[in-house]
Amino acid sequence: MSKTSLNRGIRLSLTIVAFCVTSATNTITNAQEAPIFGDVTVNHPFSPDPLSVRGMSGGSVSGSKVAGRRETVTGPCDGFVDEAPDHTLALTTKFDYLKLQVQSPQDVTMIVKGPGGTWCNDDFDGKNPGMSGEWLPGNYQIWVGSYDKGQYYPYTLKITEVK
Ligand SMILES: [Ca+2]
Repeated sequence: MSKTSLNRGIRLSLTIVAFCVTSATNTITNAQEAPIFGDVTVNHPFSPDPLSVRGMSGGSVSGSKVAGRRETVTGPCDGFVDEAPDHTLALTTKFDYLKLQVQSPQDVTMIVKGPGGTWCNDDFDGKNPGMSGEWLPGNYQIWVGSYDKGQYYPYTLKITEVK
């Protein structure tokens, strides 16, 4: 490849990256308008996708205490949460792929308890926690924590089947 066409290729890539960042910003703006729901029931397929719910992270209990462990296959049980879960998620069917992702302006964490186990995460995408994969049907409890004690941050939890 000549140097000129290589440069053109790089410039095209940069344009695509800029476009993606713009899209992500729009998504966050829309997500902040999502209603506050504690509990969500999800069928397959569901609409709208992503499903967005809001909340406030943080609490006085350590994440490792609520999770009953310090580490899981999906990440460390860091941060501080309330004793009670922030959300419950009822899956009416098995999902071959489902992604839960939290978006917050600050460093937050996440714990999910449900059929087959407990999963924790801290920094899935930047400082935002999330987890994805196969999910069994049933009821899940979701905690969103603040990494630092005594801090409370607004967040949006997004649930999507889109990879
Ligand atoms: Ca984090």
